[in-house]
Amino acid sequence: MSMYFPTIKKPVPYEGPDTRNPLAFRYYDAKRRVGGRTMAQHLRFAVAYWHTFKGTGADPFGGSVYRRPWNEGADAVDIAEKTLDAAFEFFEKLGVAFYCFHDRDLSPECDTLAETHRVFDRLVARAERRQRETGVRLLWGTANLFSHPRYTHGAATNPDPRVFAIAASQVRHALEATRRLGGTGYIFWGGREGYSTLLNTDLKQEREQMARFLQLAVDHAQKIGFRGMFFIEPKPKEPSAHQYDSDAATVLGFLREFDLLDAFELNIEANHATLAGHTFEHELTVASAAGKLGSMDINRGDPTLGWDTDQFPTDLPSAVWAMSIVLRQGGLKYGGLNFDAKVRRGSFDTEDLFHAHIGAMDTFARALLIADRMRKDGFFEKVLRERYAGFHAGLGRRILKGELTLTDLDEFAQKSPEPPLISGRQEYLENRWNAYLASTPD
Ligand code: XLS
Ligand code: CA
Ligand code: CA
Repeated sequence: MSMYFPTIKKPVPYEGPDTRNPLAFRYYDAKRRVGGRTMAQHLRFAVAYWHTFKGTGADPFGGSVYRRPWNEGADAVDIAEKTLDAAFEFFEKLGVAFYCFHDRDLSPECDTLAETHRVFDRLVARAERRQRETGVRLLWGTANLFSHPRYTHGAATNPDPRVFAIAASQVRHALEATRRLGGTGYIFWGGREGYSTLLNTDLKQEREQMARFLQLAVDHAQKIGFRGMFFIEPKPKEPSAHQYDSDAATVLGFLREFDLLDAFELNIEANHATLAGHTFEHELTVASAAGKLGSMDINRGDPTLGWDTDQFPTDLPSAVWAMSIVLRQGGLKYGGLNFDAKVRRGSFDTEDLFHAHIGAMDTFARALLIADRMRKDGFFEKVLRERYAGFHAGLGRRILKGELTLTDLDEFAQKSPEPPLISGRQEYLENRWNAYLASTPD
């Protein structure tokens, strides 16, 4: 088999925090045990097929700049096969256990829908063989319901039911492929499921269409015995002016409204959180508090730009937040940490792909160690326990159990002295948090 990454040793080694080798891990040591599980089991890293292998460096001001050896071939199918081989070489050399794809990342759009599905099936069969050879697995699959011109006005929310039907056809095949490749998740990201102007949009109608579309997928999953989890990935806008799945709280409300909550968890992306005017930790906390944090797309935006830049995650504090929230809820059962991130337009060497992933993996491995230490110390857990202690016994517990009426509380309040004011000690807590961040993990 041809080698697409000949300069990289197999696999990238762990050499510890003091190494000077830029192609080695400083913190990510796959087999190292942290709180009863290996780092690999905690982190479940997945490479995003679309950015890493299909990315071209194009932006709104200029076309492709990357020259990838797997992107040259006799025709689209030949290129798709080469890309798949390059992908598995990359996964093995990087030492990740998972990848994620859209159907159209793996195989091209052909002249007819039937032909498109046939070619997709062939590529899925090839992926299945590579998975067997390497032990690398699919984390989640999805359908690209936003690139083709037919989806200009949305897929499930398109005003034309014939477009809805084509999108349904794609989801059927992508879901069946996900099952075949052992994927434990299937993603819906809203893409163009939103609007550009309310002048031509019946929002109530479109939300109903979207709910029906999701229900069809849930029904089909049952029919084919897909035992994974469905995820919705919130994003507020881009490419639409408003996306119906705008943030975690909105998605939870939507799922509840249409009775879909049992079949779905959330996939939270860092860059989408900031686009929504939230922090990554806010979105993760909202999802986790509802028992619905299923997976994460780990990347970051650029606060000076304000669009979905999908940069590799190198921000340690944000990663520590993420891993603390994941540890607190006991891990991610069906999901993992998908690098929905792309190297910059100027980083066009294939080796840059390794630097990017290695840095991101080290950031999250280091974050895991810090979050684990915080958790073992129990300092922040104690802060929360003590702060809400009043609601865990006596008056507070009776309020929450519904044992007291407004009149009871009125009587209690009138005969009680004014409660003391207690400081939230935010700066003190921030200093403690910073001390953990500055500590060197053992
Ligand atoms: C785009 C999304 C997309 C989803 C998968 O902004 O992040 O890549 O993760 O469709
Ligand atoms: Ca994104
Ligand atoms: Ca994403």
